[in-house]
Amino acid sequence: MVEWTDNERGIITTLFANMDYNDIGPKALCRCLICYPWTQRYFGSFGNLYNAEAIKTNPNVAAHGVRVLHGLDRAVKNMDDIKGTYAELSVLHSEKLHVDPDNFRLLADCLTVTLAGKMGTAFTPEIQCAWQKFMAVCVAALGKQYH
Ligand code: ZNH
Repeated sequence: MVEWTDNERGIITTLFANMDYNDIGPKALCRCLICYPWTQRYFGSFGNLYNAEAIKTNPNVAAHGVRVLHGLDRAVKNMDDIKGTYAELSVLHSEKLHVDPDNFRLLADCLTVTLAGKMGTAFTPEIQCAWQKFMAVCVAALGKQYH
């Protein structure tokens, strides 16, 4: 089981409480689709992803970026059982969506860059540590049901 210090719990809760989902979510998913274009293949039903501009203005991409953050939100509320919290979502990504689990880390990295860009110097090394630990646990949990 993953252990969290009170300090880490506080950092993660505060980060999410102050996060603008409608800004961070879409920007992070856009970055992922632009920087790692092979991730576009899972979003065939989202319409035009023809170039960076199309990706940035695609309303389905924006909505899905927000949905991913709401997904992470569930892990924040269940920090002591992220694995259990994501069991079903992991099965969905594996068996139904067939998303290569390597992509979870790529999206997590894009979230880190987006958040750091927005927070600037407020994204201290201490905050980055807690954030990256949290994302690593979420990424591992999402990949848990892959066989
Ligand atoms: Zn995912 C879906 C989350 C990553 C792809 N997702 C989804 C959902 C959620 C999520 C919550 C919804 C579900 C239901 O409906 O039930 N994701 C998530 C998270 C993450 C992710 C949290 C991390 C962090 N995904 C991802 C990636 C990819 C994906 C990386 C690729 C690349 N997803 C996806 C898809 C879908 C989803 C495709 C479906 C969509 C639609 O159809 O709408």
